[in-house]
Amino acid sequence: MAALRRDDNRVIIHFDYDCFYASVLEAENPALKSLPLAVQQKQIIVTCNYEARRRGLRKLQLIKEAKQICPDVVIILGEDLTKFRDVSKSLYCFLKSFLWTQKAERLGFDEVFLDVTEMIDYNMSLLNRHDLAHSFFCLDKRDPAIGFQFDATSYCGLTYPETIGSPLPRNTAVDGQHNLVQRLILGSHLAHYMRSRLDNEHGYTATVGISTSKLLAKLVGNVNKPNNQTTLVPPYSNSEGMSNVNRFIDDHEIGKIPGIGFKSARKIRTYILHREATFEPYTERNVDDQVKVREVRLTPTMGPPKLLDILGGHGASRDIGFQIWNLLNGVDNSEVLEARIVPTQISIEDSYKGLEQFEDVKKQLNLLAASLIKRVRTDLLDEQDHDTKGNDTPRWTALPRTLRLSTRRRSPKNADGSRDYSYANGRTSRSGPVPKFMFSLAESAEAVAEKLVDDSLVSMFRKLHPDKSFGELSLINVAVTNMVETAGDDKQSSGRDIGKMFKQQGSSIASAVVETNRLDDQVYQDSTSRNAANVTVTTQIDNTEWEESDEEDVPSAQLCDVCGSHIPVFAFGAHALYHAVPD
Ligand code: TTP
Ligand code: MG
Repeated sequence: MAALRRDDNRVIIHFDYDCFYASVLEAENPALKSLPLAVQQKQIIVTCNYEARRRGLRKLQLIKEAKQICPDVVIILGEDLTKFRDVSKSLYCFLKSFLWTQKAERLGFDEVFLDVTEMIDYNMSLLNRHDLAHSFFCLDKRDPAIGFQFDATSYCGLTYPETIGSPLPRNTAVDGQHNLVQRLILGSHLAHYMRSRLDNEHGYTATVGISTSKLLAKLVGNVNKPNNQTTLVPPYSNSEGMSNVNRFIDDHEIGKIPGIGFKSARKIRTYILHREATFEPYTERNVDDQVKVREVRLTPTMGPPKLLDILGGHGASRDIGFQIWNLLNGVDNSEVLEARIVPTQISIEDSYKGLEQFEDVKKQLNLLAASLIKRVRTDLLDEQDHDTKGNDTPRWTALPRTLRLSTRRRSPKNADGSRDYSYANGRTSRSGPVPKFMFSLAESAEAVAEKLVDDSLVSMFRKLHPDKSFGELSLINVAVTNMVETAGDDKQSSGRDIGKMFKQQGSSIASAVVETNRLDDQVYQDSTSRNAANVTVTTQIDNTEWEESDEEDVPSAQLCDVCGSHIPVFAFGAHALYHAVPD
């Protein structure tokens, strides 16, 4: 069997903000904190605060059901994601500011992985082994006075499994396993310090995990929710009895392991149970079909080749057996990706029951273009530069070069009035250069949008749909892609010069291209629906992401069989309910 090698030299901290959307609303209106609060999208609660959870409410519950259980629940619409996105961005920048490297990776809106190895290494070298109880954690190498005091003999916060007393040996020899213990102790104090600052300075609490990989840090954080932290304590290897890593991972249902996609989990369950399994990890439906990691790991003959047999096939990576076997054994050597606040593309879309008139399409194009321009301004203008350096004009951190318009036609009605939904999956797109005026800050987003529609989007639409009667459109998506990051602080650099950038662009985008049946490969999307208008709004932003699923599944997103949209894995439950709920 292939050797499993875990890199335990890193210290990784995973942050997951508590009831994120609800916390954003509470920060806006603190009076909500003591009330049961639920955030609504369509007819579903996408999250609720912990007061509401104490009263029996839960994520992905139907509004109707929630009102029955807790009649005094305060329900707030959370369909406009702007404020959630903005808070997410500023909390991420705050957490990243502690780091000495750029290794801070955002997952969705409310999770962040931090690789703090370098800070831990440095502070390990500062420890006075004879007086660990009075240690000082240095947060800035250039200024030894910046930091905090801590007791390096014990973990801060909770641990898995529980530890009583100091986990360090009485003698001062700190090597091997004890070296790992000491490093994780330091990690736990750093995590606690960051959590306190996050709470005191921004008013947000988080659930935090500390370990040596993204997988273990994320999973162990979940052990104590909310507003808490958990460190996965050594032994991490089986040389000294059973490793806590195996003990910990073994107890998870396989669908709960990040990196094991929805489809892979289903295939493994079916293999283990010898029958079709229908367990749904998010809603915990059909619990009899649950399969724990232990069961899979200890199945005779189980290993990478067997997993390849079970999971391999069309579209699957040839490494899938190894990848999944590693995860089942708690091995994840994937790097925390370096901070990239600039998205690779920004796109805004709405879905419709059926747009048939050009005038209606134009109206929608104006709305979408205005949202897109606002989004582009929020995401790509460097506010910090603007605020702190007193510059007259904020700096563009990146400029998109390509504008893309995509539409999807609704399937025609069959004789019996039904529709063939598979028809609707194909999107048709047209791309062209982004006009320079899109970056003008002298006019309102709406005014720039109008120009964009008249100058570019209408002609792109006409080329996509040359016939006057274009059928019924079920979706329009407007996006900017092909992002070029502007150069750093050097004001003379060509990156700052929009004029120059556009000259360069001319040569690379010779003409517009038509793409048919192109499925967007966004890594992350947030999805919500506008109840009143019965219209689904999807905003898609690429960002630094840890893929939630294996190769064979769509990374982080799943294709909805009913409407053909890509839905992020975490939102799939809500999306399925969206179709289930009558309008
Ligand atoms: P979660 O991390 O699942 O939940 P949470 O942060 O609200 O609660 P917890 O304390 O358990 O971590 O999701 C993050 C946010 O994403 C959540 O606040 C609302 C949003 N969301 C959706 O938009 N759709 C969904 O289906 C789910 C589950 C969440
Ligand atoms: Mg959360």
